[in-house]
Amino acid sequence: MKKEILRIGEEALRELQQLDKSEALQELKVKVLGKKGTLTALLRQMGSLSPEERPVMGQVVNEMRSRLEKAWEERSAELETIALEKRLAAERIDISLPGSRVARGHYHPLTQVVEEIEDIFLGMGFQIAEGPEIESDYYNFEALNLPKDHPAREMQDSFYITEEILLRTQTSPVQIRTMEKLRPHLPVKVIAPGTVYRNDDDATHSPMFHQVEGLMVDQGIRMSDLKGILLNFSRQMFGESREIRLRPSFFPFTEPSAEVDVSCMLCGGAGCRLCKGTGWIEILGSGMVHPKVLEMGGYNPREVTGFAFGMGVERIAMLKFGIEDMRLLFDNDLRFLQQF
Ligand code: 2NL
Repeated sequence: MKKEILRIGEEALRELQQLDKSEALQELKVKVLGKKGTLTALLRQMGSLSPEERPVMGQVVNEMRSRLEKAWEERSAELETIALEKRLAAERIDISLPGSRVARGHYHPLTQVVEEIEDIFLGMGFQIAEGPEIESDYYNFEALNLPKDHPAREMQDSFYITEEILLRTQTSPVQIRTMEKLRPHLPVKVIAPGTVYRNDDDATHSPMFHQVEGLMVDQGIRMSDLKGILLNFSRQMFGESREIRLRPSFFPFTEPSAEVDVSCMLCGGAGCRLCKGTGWIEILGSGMVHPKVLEMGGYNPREVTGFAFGMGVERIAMLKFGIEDMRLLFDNDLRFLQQF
């Protein structure tokens, strides 16, 4: 009987080492130590042994039983560790792999240019003013000395909402509003960047475009102040070696008025395709604020003077980035936009 106990026990121990699943381990345990297990069956046969043999066999069975139980526990723990290691290996995230990059956008070239213009003028002590895109006839035209019969006031040139309300055609109304708000404070030194609307749509005109206008009002402001500010702006925007020139022009809200040219940023002034051989490129309109406009802004034209200017952001962006067709700026084609 002892032999039989040892045979069953040794076999179970051998089998145990070969099992690689904890369920199989449990099965084997039932098969040997369960109610109908092989070792249990032997234990039942103990009744037929002599009283002297019984305690000896009992001890053999119990020893085998605790050996098996210990082995089971050990093997079971081993299998658990193996299973855990397997799972950890399978679920491991390889942090040394580069992740898939999240596409990062950037500002539209027009926004970049507006911000650059803002930075340059902030650096010269200007403040940034904003105002509504839906304006009254008064702020958009009347206060800017545009006579009732001026062509810009025709229905077909502006987007009217009612007879008195329209989409602003320039950002000048912002500056009128700013003067009204600041008076009698001096100096007035603001730029007004923003979106403006005109009823034009062709290769060189978009019905929606962008402007930055500037206004400086104080005692003794002269045209040389205008020229100095604009020369500084031109050099920061287009390069340290740029020069500017002023040509006589006309605007209803300035007198005298001047177009401002910058020496060509492509050829440096020698003459090329971009400047059509002249060496100069027009970048903005400007002038000394008309006395009537100062008055409508709440300032006394006998006490103060001022200069003003206005530039088209699309034009500045095209010159700065070498863009040949303005419509590219509004197509929103990423193949184009991603270049900036
Ligand atoms: C252009 C010309 C200009 C102004 C805008 C202005 C504003 C006030 C008073 C006087 Cl409140 N003037 N603005 C002056 C001269 C020219 O714009 O060609 N812009 C694209």
